Amino acid sequence: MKDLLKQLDLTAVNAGTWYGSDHCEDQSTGLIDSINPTTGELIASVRNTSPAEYERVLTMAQESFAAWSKVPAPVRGNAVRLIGNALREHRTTLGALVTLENGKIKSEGIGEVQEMIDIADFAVGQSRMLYGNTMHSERPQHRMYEQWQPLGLVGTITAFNFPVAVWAWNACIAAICGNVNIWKPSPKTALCGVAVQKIVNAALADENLPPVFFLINDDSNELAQTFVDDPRINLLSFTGSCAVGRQVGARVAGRMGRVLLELGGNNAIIVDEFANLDLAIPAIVFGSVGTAGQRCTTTRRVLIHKSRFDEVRTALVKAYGQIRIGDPLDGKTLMGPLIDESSVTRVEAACDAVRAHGGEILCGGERLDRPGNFITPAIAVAKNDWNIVQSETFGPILYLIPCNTLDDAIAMQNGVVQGLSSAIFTDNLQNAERFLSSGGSDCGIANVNIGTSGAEIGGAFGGEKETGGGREAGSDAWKAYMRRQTTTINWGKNLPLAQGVNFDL
Ligand code: UN1
Repeated sequence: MKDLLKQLDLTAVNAGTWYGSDHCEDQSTGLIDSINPTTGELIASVRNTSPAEYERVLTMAQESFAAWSKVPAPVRGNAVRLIGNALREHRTTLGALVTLENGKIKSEGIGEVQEMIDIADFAVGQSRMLYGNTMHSERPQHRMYEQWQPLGLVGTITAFNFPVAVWAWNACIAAICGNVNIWKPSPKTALCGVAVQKIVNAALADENLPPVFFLINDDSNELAQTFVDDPRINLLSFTGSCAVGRQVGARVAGRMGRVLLELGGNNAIIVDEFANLDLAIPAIVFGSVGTAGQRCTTTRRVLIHKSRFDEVRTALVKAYGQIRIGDPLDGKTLMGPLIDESSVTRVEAACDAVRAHGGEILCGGERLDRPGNFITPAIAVAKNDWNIVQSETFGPILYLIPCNTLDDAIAMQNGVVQGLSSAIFTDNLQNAERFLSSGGSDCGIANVNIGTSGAEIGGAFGGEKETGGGREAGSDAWKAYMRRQTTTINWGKNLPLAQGVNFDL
């Protein structure tokens, strides 16, 4: 562990406030302890940001924006290219830190860094493609077009479950758009935040650029509230629960700021009578057990045609019996610990709620007799309208729900307040297209013969309803990080008015 920290330039106590490559020396604020969820041991600590330092961050970020927004977009893209290259060099070390601090397995830790590299590459290309439309003016000798301008300061609040990739989705795109980024990572994964900041700083050290990437840390929630309410933050991008996101959305809207919300999911996979179970079963298992059920895209419900129910249930229980749970740094492990003790308690409480409804726990929901936050992944037979099924338990509990028809399954799939990800497994073209048609899935992501999680960065990522409506990462999600300006230029000698209005003096 010491070697890993050294390779990432981390020490026992790390500065938590960064103004680009400068950091705050103030040692009077409290420490956030980074705890290894596999062992319960202290990895290292990160210092909280004081209110005075926060002010300094905001002032410097505003000054920096004035300079950075004038750098040509492809040159901004080159800075992100250097970050992508540095991340390639740190793929395994940063991936290992993600595993150490978050508990996701080695391959998923490295995969998360790969997701950062992918979005960096995407952003480099996008930096030459910040396209606006041109329109034909109704007036002679007039030219009309739109251009995209940088927004200003982008505040990014990320969750523990993707401690580095979600920063990269926001920061790489925001940066090529000419914005300055201020990141507040989850206090549960603060060390990952410092590691990323240091990699970025080293990558940009010789570039003579104004500071573009800032970092603040806080484990009390007070600074987060100041941040959300701060009118100097032009776009606040928040990833977290629906309950907190609802407050964030209302507060930012109250100050007429822009908000990008990436909130909870209650994602379902439909297994119809034509499904190929050789695809469906592994996809369901990865979707429900991957990252120990702590992705916003985790598969939480399986809506199974009644003719396939017993078959699917038997296959899933068998597959769950083969999940190797343990140290996530061991390459053979498939499921590591949950992030903390309260997450384990919530999965136990969900199992109790299923029993209280008269439902059956087919397997799992048992703590492991070892240190760390380990619990076996659970499968329950349930009904879609139970409260516990309607809400997102952020852990490995999967609900199997029988359905009579495809319409029935689609209605249940949509019959929750969240709208992030969805999937159908079928070899029937009509059923697949029905699921994808306008009366089909109401989610931001709708897949056929692919599970609900593990989206590529090239598409826009996000969801509807209480998932918050935001879109991050690929496609035209960059537009959320810029302001659109419509411009009309009169190159003639007359001043005709639109709509043929006469206003002769
Ligand atoms: C999240 O859980 O907040 O699609 C993000 C996925 C990942 C991202 C998940 N690419 O599962």
